[in-house]
Amino acid sequence: MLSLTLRHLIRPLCQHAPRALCTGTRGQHSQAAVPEHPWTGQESLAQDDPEMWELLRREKDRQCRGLELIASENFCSQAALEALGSCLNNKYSEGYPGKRYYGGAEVVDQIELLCQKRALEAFGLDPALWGVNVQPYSGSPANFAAYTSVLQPHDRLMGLDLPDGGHLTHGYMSDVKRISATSIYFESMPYKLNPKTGLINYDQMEVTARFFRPKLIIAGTSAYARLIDYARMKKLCMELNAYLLADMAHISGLVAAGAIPSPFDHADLVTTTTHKSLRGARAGLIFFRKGVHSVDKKGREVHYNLEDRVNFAVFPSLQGGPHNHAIAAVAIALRQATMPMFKDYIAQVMQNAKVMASALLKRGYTLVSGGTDNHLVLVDLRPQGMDGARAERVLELVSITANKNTCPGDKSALTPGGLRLGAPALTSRQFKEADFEKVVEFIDEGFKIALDVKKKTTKLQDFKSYLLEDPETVAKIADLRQRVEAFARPFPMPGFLDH
Ligand code: DSN
Repeated sequence: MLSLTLRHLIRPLCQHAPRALCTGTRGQHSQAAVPEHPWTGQESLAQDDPEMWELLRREKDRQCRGLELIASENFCSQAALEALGSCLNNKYSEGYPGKRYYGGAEVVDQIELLCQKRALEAFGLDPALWGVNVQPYSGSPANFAAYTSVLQPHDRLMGLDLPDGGHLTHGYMSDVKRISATSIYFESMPYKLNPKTGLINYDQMEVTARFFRPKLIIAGTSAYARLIDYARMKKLCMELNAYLLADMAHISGLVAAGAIPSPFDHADLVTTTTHKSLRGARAGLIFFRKGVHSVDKKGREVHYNLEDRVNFAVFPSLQGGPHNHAIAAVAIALRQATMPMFKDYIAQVMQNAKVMASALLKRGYTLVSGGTDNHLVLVDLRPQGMDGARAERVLELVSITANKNTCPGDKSALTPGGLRLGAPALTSRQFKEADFEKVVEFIDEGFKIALDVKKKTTKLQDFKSYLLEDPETVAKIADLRQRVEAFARPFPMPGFLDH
């Protein structure tokens, strides 16, 4: 009772507003406000940290008023975000269900087992033939753990080269330096696209693999608009006695919906992130085969031995405590991915990507591989005399978010020739075909501004300054941004109750 002061009495009035509003400290972000009441940890973000609250408010606004076309991004559900921001954040549980190094794990054990069950269900997998580790923090740790499970240091692997649409973790090294830890700890050799077709050059892959003799080949992409021939890659792996690892991070939503061929038909190991086309929280998964691998010369069954190796690679080799809040949020998304509405969502994603591709082609743009069979398109701006860096910057200024990307033959990752555009995020906001036609109209206007300014400038830095300083260009950008935002804002936004 003695501590019941005037401050306690007035606190309820303040609890729905940023503390800065109650104390008049708004704008003085560099200094923590002096608490007006004993801190309990039950203060809202707005009360506890107005500076961070304001940054989150701004980011939320940016997401709502813009057109999100980054192919690897999506909008996660309110339900999954609730789990992410829950008490599960507090719990340590190194180990696996039933075998933990900490007490009090009875609930998180159930959560992890439920997530494993749902992961297998989401991809239609028989638990006798496949298992899954749901602890990887994200895609890169999942890949490194999967490699560590079957390779010794300096063993060889092959993956699609980063400039050709692969991922850093697939073994990227430049001409002068080993960049990815995959190339530092293992010996990596890339396979490439055929620069004429923009398709994976399987013939060349086979020639290189027969010389290099990798112990693991990765079938996976980050910026590739076509399907992967897993059967052909598996045949090569069997010839070389190598593992086939499919990194389906970009396309896992399409696989779960049964909309494209499944890597599970051929791969020994499958990794994925959970927040791209799968539309979940940020994390990673590693699936591993179980059961019979082959029959030896004496007719005896040889079984896969990946389960213990994958689990050991994740913990204790590479990670500590699992992120139980993320595991729960992933489980929520995996359940959503088994519902009929998810199949409809993915069908719409792929339809929207096709509309985006044909609308760009109609306007005279070039696409790497000429089109799309999945959720993204890769525009090659080099025929326009343009590059992805300049296009990305103009689009960013008009509230369209995309990312510059290398096209086959590109030398610079800073000013590559391409721009990658994906449909998953805007489709989560209920964009349909006609909306994507409109999106391409806006993109085309942005590209034209970029081309115009490129002609008047030389270096990338001059280009960027001109965009902000030339009055006519500033006005054109402001006009386009206003129209983009007026178009984008009314669309619903998953995860934001108060949008
Ligand atoms: N960074 C992701 C992407 O944009 O493709 C892959 O991890």
